[in-house]
Parts: sequence; structure tokens; C-alpha cells
Amino acid sequence: MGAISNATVTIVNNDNNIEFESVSGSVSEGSGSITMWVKRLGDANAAASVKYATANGTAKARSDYTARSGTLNWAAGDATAKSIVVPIINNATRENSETFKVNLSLPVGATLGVSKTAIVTIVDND
Ligand SMILES: [Ca+2]
Ligand SMILES: [Ca+2]
Ligand SMILES: [Ca+2]
Repeated sequence: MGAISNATVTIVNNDNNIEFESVSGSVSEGSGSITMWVKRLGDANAAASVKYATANGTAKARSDYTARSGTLNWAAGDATAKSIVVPIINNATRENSETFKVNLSLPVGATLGVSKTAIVTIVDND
């Protein structure tokens, strides 16, 4: 029979989620750009990052908006919201309202929340 030893285990809850503040946005074609905010909830003591990228829907990159991708970074202790700015192209075509997505992926030091995809609607002005 081996000896039974006791140990005290402390579980530190360091959960934190990264997600969009709002999963939908709307912008007039003539507004120049739309800003989508990404928030960090929970324990912000460690650094975290997440990648983002736009994706075509009925709105297409180069004719309706300018594709954007990159990484949002939070330093240790930073719980501020970060912005993603997507330029909107003011074309001269008469169109219906069109949409594209902004997706969050590959979190480091955090978990993606439920609101990891945002849909942006571009409202025509022609
Ligand atoms: Ca279009
Ligand atoms: Ca226009
Ligand atoms: Ca248009």
C-alpha cells in the first residue's frame, strides 16, 4: 500500500472572452468607413490577441468595400475595446442593400465569445 498524501490545489479562474460588441452594423455607402468594436470580457491579467478578416456576402470587396484583415492585441491588464475599421466604397451603381461579414478567429490567451461574426449592411445612396 502506498502512502496517501494530501495536496491543496488552487484553481485560478482566468477565463476571458473576446467578441464583437454588436453582431450587426449598418452604414450608408457614402459614409467612408464603418467601425466595428471588439470587446474583452473576464480576466484581463494576461495578454491576448485575436485575428480578424472581412468576407464577401452580397457586398464584394473592391466594388463595395475594401477587404481588411489583421490582428487585435491586448496587453496584460488591458480590457479596452479594440476597433476594426473597414473602408466603404462609394460607387455610382444603383444597388440593393448588400452585406459582408467580419469574422474573428484564432484567439490567443482568450476564448471567442458567441458574437464572433458580425454582419455589416451597406445601404446604397444612388
Ligand atoms: Ca454591389
Ligand atoms: Ca454611391
Ligand atoms: Ca451604389
